[in-house]
Amino acid sequence: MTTTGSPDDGGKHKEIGVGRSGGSSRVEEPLADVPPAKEMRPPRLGPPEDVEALTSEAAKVLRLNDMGGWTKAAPELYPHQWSWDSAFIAIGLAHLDIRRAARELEMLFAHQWRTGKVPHIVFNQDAPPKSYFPGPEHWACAAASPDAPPAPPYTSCLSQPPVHAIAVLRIWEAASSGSEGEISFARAFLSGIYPGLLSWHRYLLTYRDPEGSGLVTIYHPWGSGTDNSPRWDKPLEALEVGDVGPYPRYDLRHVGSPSQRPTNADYERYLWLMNLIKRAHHCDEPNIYESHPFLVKDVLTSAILVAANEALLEIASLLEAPEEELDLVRDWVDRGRRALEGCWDLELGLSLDYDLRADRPLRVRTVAGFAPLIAGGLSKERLGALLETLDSPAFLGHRGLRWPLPPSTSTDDSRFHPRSYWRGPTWPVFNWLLWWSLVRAGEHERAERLRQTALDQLAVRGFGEYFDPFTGQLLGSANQSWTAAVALDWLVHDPAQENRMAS
Ligand code: 9WN
Repeated sequence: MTTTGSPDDGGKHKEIGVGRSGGSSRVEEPLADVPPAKEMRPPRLGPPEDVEALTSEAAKVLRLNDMGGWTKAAPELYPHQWSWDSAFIAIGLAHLDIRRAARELEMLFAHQWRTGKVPHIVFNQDAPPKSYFPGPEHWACAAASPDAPPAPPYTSCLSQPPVHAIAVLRIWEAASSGSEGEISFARAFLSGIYPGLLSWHRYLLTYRDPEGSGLVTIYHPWGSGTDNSPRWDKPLEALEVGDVGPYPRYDLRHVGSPSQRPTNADYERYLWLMNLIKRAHHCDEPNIYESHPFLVKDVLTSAILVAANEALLEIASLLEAPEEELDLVRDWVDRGRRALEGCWDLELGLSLDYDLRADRPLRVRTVAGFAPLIAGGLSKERLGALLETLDSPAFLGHRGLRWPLPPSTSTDDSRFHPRSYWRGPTWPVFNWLLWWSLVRAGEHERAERLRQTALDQLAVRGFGEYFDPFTGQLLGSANQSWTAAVALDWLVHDPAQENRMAS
């Protein structure tokens, strides 16, 4: 049985969906017609009182989800610690409490695997029963692999994009304008976490890139952080999925409509792959590489790794790490950028993932295609081409957008859906990555427009997980931690305020 409410019923679902093999099709609800173009409203955030109010609302969300040292990704939908969520959360916390921000990452890295992998979820042992599926009892990776850390708490055996070094550097930057005590605390934090960061990146560039290509391989859509993105449709469709039996869809209790979450057909594939990784490959990386049916070079994860390696390089320099380590990390940066260049699709003006099993690129227009912008170090020509794609009607130039913020999947793609998770909604956390990358590329005006617009959306609609790009409706979870965290970072990085402070 699956829930059947209307998309806008404000989360009033009563029944818990139960998925079954041979379940529903990929798109459960017909697409609404694209609404007519909207007048662009000027940003609402202006007076300092607005900024203060939004800052205090964002801080309240992080307090609400604070579990004492780590933060739930969302109040009910996600009651555990997620890897890349924690990195973004630490970026926000750095503006409230340096020590607490550092703790967030230390708690996550305490569960690093022997291989260097940072697990995608560290499970909360005190989460209410039947709150998240698949939970610790389903993953139970410590029992499946000798490389897993001691349990409990259990972890998953996947990973997520490596934003962590970027967060660590952000903590350092926030501390360096603080008291002497904060600076020496931050320095100690940096040297404590540096070996873990180095082995995490080394893991991604060895176990997850045995070819030495500079691109990270994922073996499960959950490992990309953009779970039901149409980027994964082709490799998922190619799977021969066996019976995964009945399974609960607790997630559907916490969203306004099933159309906002992956379908049962998606879940069957997710669970099938998870079973293979655990039971057939025993979470062993070489085994997975050898025979797992889903193996994709992920450009977004690879680009984030390049940016994170640049951050790691700064951290290593601050700590006066050995020259060989600095050279190694520099080489990782160059290798990653070169590899991304090879993923460029001239016609789409975007980078494409590569399906290793089918031996072909995955031609889909999504925000992940802006990967080279995130990796940085672009030629003028490549930057120009990416900005042209960003401004085109396929993304920001679409006249029906409620706010000019990029839909996660281009409105031009036949698989676009305005409310289905990573298939169209706009995600504040991705908008932060884009903004941060534009700043690094020296595109200050554009970055500032994006920052203002993104904050405007959050001021009007709240700290949602994602938003319908046409109506601006909040989708997924409300009070999502990483959304509040990126808002805090945006609020601090107000150029007008920075100029005032500088003069
Ligand atoms: C599976 C927590 C996580 C994010 C992911 C997002 C979603 C989980 C889910 O929520 O994934 O890992 O159950 O849907 O896709 O990016 O880290 O916020």
